[in-house]
Amino acid sequence: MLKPSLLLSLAACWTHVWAVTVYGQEGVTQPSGVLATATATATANLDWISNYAAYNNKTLTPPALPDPMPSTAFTIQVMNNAANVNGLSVQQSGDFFGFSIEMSVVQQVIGKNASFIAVPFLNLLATVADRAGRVRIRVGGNTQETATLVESLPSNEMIAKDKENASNPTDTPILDFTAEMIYLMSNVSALVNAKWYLGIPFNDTSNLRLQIAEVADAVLGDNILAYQLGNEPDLYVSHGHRSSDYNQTSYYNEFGVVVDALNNDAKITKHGNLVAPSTQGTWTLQSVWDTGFLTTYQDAISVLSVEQYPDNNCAAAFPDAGFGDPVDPQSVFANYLTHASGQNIVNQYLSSTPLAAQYGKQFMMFETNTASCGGFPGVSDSFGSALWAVDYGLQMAYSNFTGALLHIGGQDVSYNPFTPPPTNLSSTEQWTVGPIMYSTLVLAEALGTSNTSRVLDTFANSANAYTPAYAIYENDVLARMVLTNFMTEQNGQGAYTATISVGGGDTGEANGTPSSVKVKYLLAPSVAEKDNVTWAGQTYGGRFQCDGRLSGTEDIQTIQCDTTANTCQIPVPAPGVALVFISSDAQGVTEPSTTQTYSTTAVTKVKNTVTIDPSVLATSNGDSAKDRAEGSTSQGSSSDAPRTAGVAPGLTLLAMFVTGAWVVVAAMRR
Ligand SMILES: *[C@@H]1O[C@H](CO)[C@@H](O)[C@H](O)[C@H]1NC(C)=O
Ligand SMILES: *[C@@H]1O[C@H](CO)[C@@H](O)[C@H](O)[C@H]1NC(C)=O
Ligand SMILES: *[C@@H]1O[C@H](CO)[C@@H](O)[C@H](O)[C@H]1NC(C)=O
Ligand SMILES: *[C@@H]1O[C@H](CO)[C@@H](O)[C@H](O)[C@H]1NC(C)=O
Ligand SMILES: *[C@@H]1O[C@H](CO)[C@@H](O)[C@H](O)[C@H]1NC(C)=O
Ligand SMILES: *[C@@H]1O[C@H](CO)[C@@H](O)[C@H](O)[C@H]1NC(C)=O
Ligand SMILES: *[C@@H]1O[C@H](CO)[C@@H](O)[C@H](O)[C@H]1NC(C)=O
Ligand SMILES: *[C@@H]1O[C@H](CO)[C@@H](O)[C@H](O)[C@H]1NC(C)=O
Ligand SMILES: *[C@@H]1O[C@H](CO)[C@@H](O)[C@H](O)[C@H]1NC(C)=O
Ligand SMILES: CC(=O)N[C@H]1CO[C@H](CO)[C@@H](O)[C@@H]1O
Repeated sequence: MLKPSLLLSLAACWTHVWAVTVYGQEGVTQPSGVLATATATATANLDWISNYAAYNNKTLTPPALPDPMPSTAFTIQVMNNAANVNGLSVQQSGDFFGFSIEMSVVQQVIGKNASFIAVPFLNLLATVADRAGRVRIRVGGNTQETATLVESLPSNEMIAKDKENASNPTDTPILDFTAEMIYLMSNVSALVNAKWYLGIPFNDTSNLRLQIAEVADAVLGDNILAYQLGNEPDLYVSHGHRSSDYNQTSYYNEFGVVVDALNNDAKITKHGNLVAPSTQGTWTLQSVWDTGFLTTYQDAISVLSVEQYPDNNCAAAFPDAGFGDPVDPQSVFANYLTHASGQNIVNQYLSSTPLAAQYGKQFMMFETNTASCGGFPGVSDSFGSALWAVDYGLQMAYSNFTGALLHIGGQDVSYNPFTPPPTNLSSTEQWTVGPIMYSTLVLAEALGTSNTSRVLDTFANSANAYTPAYAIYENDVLARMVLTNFMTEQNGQGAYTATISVGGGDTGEANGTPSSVKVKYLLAPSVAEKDNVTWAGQTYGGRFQCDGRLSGTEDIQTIQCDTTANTCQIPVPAPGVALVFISSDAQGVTEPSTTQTYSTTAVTKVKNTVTIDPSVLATSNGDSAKDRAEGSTSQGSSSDAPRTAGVAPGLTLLAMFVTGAWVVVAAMRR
């Protein structure tokens, strides 16, 4: 019989020693299949797998250092008191970055049904929610437009796809789904603080299908935040979904039809929570506002939305669709490694973000990522994409967007924050986390949980595009700074040192530089790196290595400041991001404890349920490799007889015996 302490070792070890895929849910967990032996063995012969964009093996060359080189030693003078600063953003929340999951991949990514949830997915969400307070997820995309909620499907399926009748250049399948999908979302929210956006189908406004909102209102309650109505309506004509005379006025009229129907639907209990217009740039927002959209529908809408990718890889994804010659990813890599990318995306919306504030609405980038039509292999899954997203996300926050959702497609795209293994390997391989996933952790910690963070682009280093720096004020005081270095060190060159000075001098403020600051780094050897990425020393692991949790010991640097000169010198490696905790509050509140992610409640009960003391579990995180290895010795020692041990309230660790080896379901915070 296994003792709880041994189970803990197992739980801590699996990231490195085991290849595990576990699906489970309250009360009804079932094993998904076979547990493999060591990952190394399982990954030995996987050449074919790089044919999937999500696991492509393309590694690019980091761009040359900029010419002229930016200064690598510069001062950033910042004020301590927000009242002395112009241009701060609206108040932001740590859940600024969320995820957008294409409806067609819900079963691969979230779970097969409400009883069978992917534990790595829960763990991944928990890493964000523990830092941000909560995590926002949209289920939708092109597929939402023609999706239909049906009573039931053959073989008790949750989602059925009709690929034969797929539409769009992006081959969007037509979906039927059952209420089980909404229960699945609800069950996820019962385990981790996830809030949802759904889409109401808009392909046919003379035969409305509002069931998704009727059911979601009833099942999800406060866990449903809003409903998107219309996805990229400015592409309807080019995608063949409307006749060629369809324009902003037509959209305005159709929108009104659905708003009326929603208001008259007694089963829909919440109103005023629509997301629109979700245009992607073919129509300007102004041209939509010009129809009177905002004034007419202001009571129906809670989120003004846009969708934008800075580039597309459609020519490679759909060679026969008339997109021209495929783009060489190497030729566009440098476009992402600059502060200008985020600025360019955001610029076109700067005249509309004030309208959101004026009407009391959120303004969200409802779907985004590095490049549409699947991303660029080697770019979208490189460390460069993480740097890009950190800077782009903070640029959106500074520009008064109030959130952005990173899109997740299937195995055919290279930009996913996370991807489950291909179905036929789901029993031997773990998940693949893309470097862009780390940007969600950085933003969550940079913005924190107070909902009072306001963001400033400091235009540091004479506004050099390779060395951007943001200051974040929380409760009206400078709390944190984010310093990015887009360069990759070459011949010993590229790293920089920023000298931060708070108040003092002739700023009109007293010296405000603390005696020391704490710093967390987002690091990888080069912008082209795909696997070896760390956030404050912790990593999700390389491809097929992630169970959704961070592993490794958290590393927070303390940098002593010069209180006479009123300066703190912060080194920023090339490439890298430094999150600097400046105020004593920021240093205290975000002083991360290793209990954050794993001090959790159980997922389920199956054959073997073992409960343990939460304090023991809490300290088990960050086990050394030596401790992890201990787990592997237990491989042959298990049996599938039920086991129980001392019960600690609120905490259960689950273990299952599956065909010869242990599977330990990650414990989750409720
Ligand atoms: C990348 O994958 C292809 C198959 O898709 C394979 O032929 C090639 O050897 C792989 N390259 C590397 C560097 O692994
Ligand atoms: C949920 O999905 C799993 C895995 O496909 C299956 O074994 C189980 O029967 C399903 N449960 C329900 C209630 O459909
Ligand atoms: C809208 O989608 C539904 C479900 O796929 C389909 O039955 C219907 O014919 C579509 N309507 C139009 C106008 O395309
Ligand atoms: C595609 O649409 C046609 C016409 O509605 C229908 O008969 C056929 O069954 C659909 N294909 C699939 C795979 O559902
Ligand atoms: C859309 O087309 C209709 C009919 O041609 C026209 O009356 C209307 O002004 C157009 N709206 C816009 C915004 O161009
Ligand atoms: C964001 O909103 C604040 C508060 O209204 C405003 O002062 C600031 O100029 C806005 N920023 C941008 C980039 O529009
Ligand atoms: C999994 O499926 C892929 C693609 O169909 C195939 O090439 C590969 O051989 C399969 N691998 C296994 C282990 O079944
Ligand atoms: C921040 O906002 C979220 C969402 O509205 C809310 O749930 C949370 O309680 C707020 N946190 C604080 C500290 O006010
Ligand atoms: C991973 O990257 C770090 C720098 O970020 C480097 O120090 C370390 O040696 C790398 N590890 C491997 C296995 O490449
Ligand atoms: C909390 C919650 O929503 N639980 C649901 C999980 O899913 C099942 C359906 O499989 C529902 O019955 C539960 O209500």
